[in-house]
Amino acid sequence: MEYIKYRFFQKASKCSKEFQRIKNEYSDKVIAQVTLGQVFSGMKGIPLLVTDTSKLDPNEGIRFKGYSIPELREKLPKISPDGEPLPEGLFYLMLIGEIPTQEDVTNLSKDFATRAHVPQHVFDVIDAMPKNSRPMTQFSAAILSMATESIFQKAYRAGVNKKYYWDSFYEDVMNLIARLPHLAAYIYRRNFYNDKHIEPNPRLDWAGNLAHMMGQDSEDIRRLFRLYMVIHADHEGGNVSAHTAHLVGSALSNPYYAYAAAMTGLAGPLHGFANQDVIHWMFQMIEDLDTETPTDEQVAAYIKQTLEEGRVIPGYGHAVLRKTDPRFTAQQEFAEKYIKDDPLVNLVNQLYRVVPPILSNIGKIKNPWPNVDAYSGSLLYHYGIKEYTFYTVLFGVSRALGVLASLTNDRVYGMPIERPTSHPLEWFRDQVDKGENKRKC
Ligand code: CMX
Repeated sequence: MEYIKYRFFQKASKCSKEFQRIKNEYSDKVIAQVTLGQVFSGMKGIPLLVTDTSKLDPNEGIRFKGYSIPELREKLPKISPDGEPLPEGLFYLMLIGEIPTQEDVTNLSKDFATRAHVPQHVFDVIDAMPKNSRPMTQFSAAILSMATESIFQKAYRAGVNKKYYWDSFYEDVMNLIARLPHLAAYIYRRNFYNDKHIEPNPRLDWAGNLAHMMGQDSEDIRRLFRLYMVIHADHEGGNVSAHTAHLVGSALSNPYYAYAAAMTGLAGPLHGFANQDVIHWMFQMIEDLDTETPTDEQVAAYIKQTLEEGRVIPGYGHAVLRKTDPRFTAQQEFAEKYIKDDPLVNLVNQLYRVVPPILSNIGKIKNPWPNVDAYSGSLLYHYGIKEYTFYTVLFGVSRALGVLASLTNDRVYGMPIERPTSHPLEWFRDQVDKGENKRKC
């Protein structure tokens, strides 16, 4: 067994024993109460999922295996000392639970490179779709069509013992992560560069190779891509994409099925699609106000108009966070260091000043602060990746690192099929209102 897989299994099987012990000894223990408000508000705050890769604190933001984003930017291995960490290092941390050495990360980059071959029929599936199908539609379909390669599916059909499910899941997960950059770049070049495709360079790191295949070979863009892939990699288990992969995987659907499903969730405007909505909305504002440099008063009036039209301000608010997202702050620091006087970046900073007080005044919005999507598009746009309908695909490549590490854990833990209980509305009404107020609907 190769050594990263061996180390993962060593660590994960200890946790698996702990999972089984807690389950066996304390199954009847009450750990939380559920209010009707939680059920009717998207199940927020109910501790229902076991996810080891990262934990989200409402005020502090995300920590990956205990490390904050600033700590990761300092501690994870980099190619050059003043650069950004390699996403391979974060994947190693989430999988094995330790900060990797430079050598671990180099080995992982090489491992991904050897697994990166995408079968031709997957490109044929993409090519069969109309060019006006959204990049996320093409991306999800391409991942699904790659299930022909599932090692787990073959092992299951051959009757593998359930205690070895994790092994073929791990192989599928590693192959899938390795191939995502090529899929993403293929869709990008197909849609926006007239099908002029660029072959992968196996000597490059995972994120650097993605930039290369998209046609971007500058060190600036590689640096941005490494940051981008690290900060989008995971956001604990309850977000729509992570939760979807976990749920679909619980039926023992293979990792290609599970991740394709996750990507159709990421494609929603309240989740990852917000990263393109932000740019779309800002351009609409520039066009409607007929200026690239609106005053704060003009911006405030535009925000109020958007809200009056019953629309959300994209890039603001969060289901868990209650402060500025540290992923926003990391990108802001990056922009301060490397980008001077870019109109779109300036507008993002202006919105950070103007939006929160307006959202706060409405009262009902629990978090008036920006999330990761408020910044990411302006950085990509600055470096020449202007095709913003593609931005959610980049989010999708990155999110695989955390979601698929968790999915592999699920199989080591032997997690069962997920099956919560549902009731008709009447049942909930009967729990709270048995009297005269009761109305038929
Ligand atoms: N603009 C306008 N209204 C907003 C808002 C925003 N940015 N954020 C929340 N609200 C509204 C909600 O729509 C809801 O309104 P109703 O009561 O009329 O339904 C109310 O405020 C309360 O919502 P909440 O509890 O504060 O937030 P939720 O947990 O329901 O939703 C989120 C969270 C992210 C979907 C929401 O803040 C939103 O729609 N933001 C804009 C889209 C966005 O940026 N999504 C990306 C999130 C990060 C990611 O996954 O990538």
